[in-house]
Amino acid sequence: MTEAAVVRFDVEDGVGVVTIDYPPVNALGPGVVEGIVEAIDAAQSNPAVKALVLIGAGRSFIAGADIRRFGKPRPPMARRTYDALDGSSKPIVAAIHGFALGGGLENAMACHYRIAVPSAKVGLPEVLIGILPGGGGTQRLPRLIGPKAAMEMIVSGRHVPAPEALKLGIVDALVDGKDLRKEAIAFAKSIADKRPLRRVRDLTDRLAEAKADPGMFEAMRKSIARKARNQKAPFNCIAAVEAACSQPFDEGIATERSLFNELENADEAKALRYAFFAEREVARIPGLSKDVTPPVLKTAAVLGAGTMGGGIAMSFADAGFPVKLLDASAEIVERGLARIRDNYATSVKRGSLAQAEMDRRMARIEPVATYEDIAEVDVVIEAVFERMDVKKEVFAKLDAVMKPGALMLTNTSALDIDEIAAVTKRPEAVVGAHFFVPANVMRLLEVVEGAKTAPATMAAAMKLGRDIGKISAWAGNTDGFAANRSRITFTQEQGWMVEEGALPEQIDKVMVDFGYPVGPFAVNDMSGLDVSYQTRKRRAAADPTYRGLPIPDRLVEMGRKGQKTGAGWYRYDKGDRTPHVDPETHRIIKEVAAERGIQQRAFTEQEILHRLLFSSVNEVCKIIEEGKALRASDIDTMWLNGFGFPRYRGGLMFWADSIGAREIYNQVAAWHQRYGGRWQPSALLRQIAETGGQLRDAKAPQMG
Ligand code: T1G
Repeated sequence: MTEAAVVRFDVEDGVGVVTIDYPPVNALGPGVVEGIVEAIDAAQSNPAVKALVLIGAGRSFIAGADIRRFGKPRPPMARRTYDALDGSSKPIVAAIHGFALGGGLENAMACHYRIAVPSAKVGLPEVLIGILPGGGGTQRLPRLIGPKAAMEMIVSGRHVPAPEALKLGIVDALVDGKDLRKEAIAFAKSIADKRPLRRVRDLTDRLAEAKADPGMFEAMRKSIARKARNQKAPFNCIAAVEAACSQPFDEGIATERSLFNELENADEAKALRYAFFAEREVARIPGLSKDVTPPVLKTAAVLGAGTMGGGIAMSFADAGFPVKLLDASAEIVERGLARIRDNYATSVKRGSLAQAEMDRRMARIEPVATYEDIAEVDVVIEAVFERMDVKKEVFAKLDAVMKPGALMLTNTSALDIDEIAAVTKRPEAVVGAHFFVPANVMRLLEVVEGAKTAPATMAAAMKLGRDIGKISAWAGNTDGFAANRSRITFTQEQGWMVEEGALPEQIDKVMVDFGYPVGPFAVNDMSGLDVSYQTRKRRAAADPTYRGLPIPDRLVEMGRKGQKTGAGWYRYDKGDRTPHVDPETHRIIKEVAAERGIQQRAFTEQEILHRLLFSSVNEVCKIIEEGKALRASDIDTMWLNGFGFPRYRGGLMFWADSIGAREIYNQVAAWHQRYGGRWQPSALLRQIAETGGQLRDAKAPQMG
């Protein structure tokens, strides 16, 4: 596209209108910056122009700098748009619809006024990709809304709805947006003669807040210390806002620039940029070409009002979709509704959800009593008990009542999709839709393709996930699909290392220091040790060679099921969820190890970390070479959005590249010698090690 195509300039009624037209989101890509500067500069000497409007074509204002260009050599910018806008001798109005994010909002703040349609969102989300607002945002936002509110916005990276932006002082007026261009021109005319020009850089009143509360910066640093540990960007954001309150504008801009430069090429920013694009790449499925038009899904039902079904129903309600909720009896549905109501009430109590919004969401969940009540919906998600006989019975009933063309999704976490589909007359309409606990919080939705699942069904299920705010990721129909299968080896090594002498609290500390919010044993105590106990018993009954995990088995058999029984791996004081190291657990570990004749030994932190993560890296390579996941970056997306893997490390395979495939392969091969079969190195891992490739780039055979 030529510069003229990405930025247009025309004059209407004495107002110069600068329109950015760079689909899909008007990022500040090649030619956009130059086009804006050229238009603003030309308008200065154009007598027909009394005022200016900056507006976006298409779906949005400006979504920010072009993230694809970060970390790559960029030609030095002759003149920045922020300087051209701020230096204009004629007033400029930013007219915002869709998103004004990052450099988009920074351009708007370099204008003299900002108007927005109520549905617009503004924000400075740079911290989410490991950098900071580098276009004056850390200097102008505090001048508009005060340093405390500015820090909260910049350090959280959150999108602020236009009505809140109005209240804060970011935008000056909301307009109804039927004809935003027209309204912007009218607004521009109304302020065309106002002098002196209202430059944001000159607004210093709000900065005085920092004098009244000089401790705000340290307090902010303390408040993010745990969540932002091992990261730099959030702290640089605070330092930049602090500079806005202590330095003249131009010096503050220089400080912002140097703090930005520390971040752009740091590992944290590279990892977060990778995660950003991996989460978009995951939506692309080979063979699902653009011409596969998925059926439009307007109405939905969830079958099963338990923890999973309730969480799934909340996901629909949260995304604004009505959803019917069915279970075996009205009492069970009512219990499910009560649990949902309690969940929302907790959020209302915490202040993260308005009561009115809770009421709106509850109203979207309609309890129903019979299969006939859901027969006419476009899609039903089954979330009943995780037993094949129960699933088959349910799908046979669904097949008998659902209208032609309805899609039937199963939330099974590991059962064979084909076996479930086979009880219906329409296996092409059946697909796996594996949500992660808690379903209304975890963003990952694993969409599992059955042998007979139709492409249109796949496309519809992937889109449905995105529509309800999830990240849909394709998986092949294999035991544990892709996400859980890649994680099972981690869980096994975690259990076996304890037999060999590593302590639960030692392993938890290693993983929390690595960046997980909570250690795996503490998580196990939360979810309950009895959950996996049943699975292990079933597997042992089916396979006499199954190795099992005798220590957690012993804990469960002693009634130590985790938090819910006051003790599991850790001990819990009554009514308190804080895990306490328990010498009784150490005794049990030693007892079981002695019974199995296992000589216990000390473990280094590195061995613990590598035993857990390398086992999964090896398994991911096996999953990919079997074609049961499409890309390593898809599995990275799963680990980030399903297992709490620290986002600033990019994902399991992205992190593994920081160690290198060769070192990982050598270690896996050595553990294969020591521990046998389970450490059998993947052929793909070996191939990547030998060719010096990147693990994050691994792709399934069907990807060509
Ligand atoms: N740069 C490049 N491509 C982008 C982009 C961006 N900023 N934003 C989106 N895309 C692509 C995206 O990869 C996808 O591509 C398509 O647009 C649709 O995106 C100087 C330094 C705007 C809320 O962090 O949050 O400004 O997959 O699927 O769900 O201080 O995109 O179609 O090929 O996400 O409707 C700051 C990031 C940059 C905003 C729209 N800005 N983007 O969500 O669509 S740094 C951001 C988003 C900066 C300055 C600093 C979202 C969205 P493809 P999508 P969506």
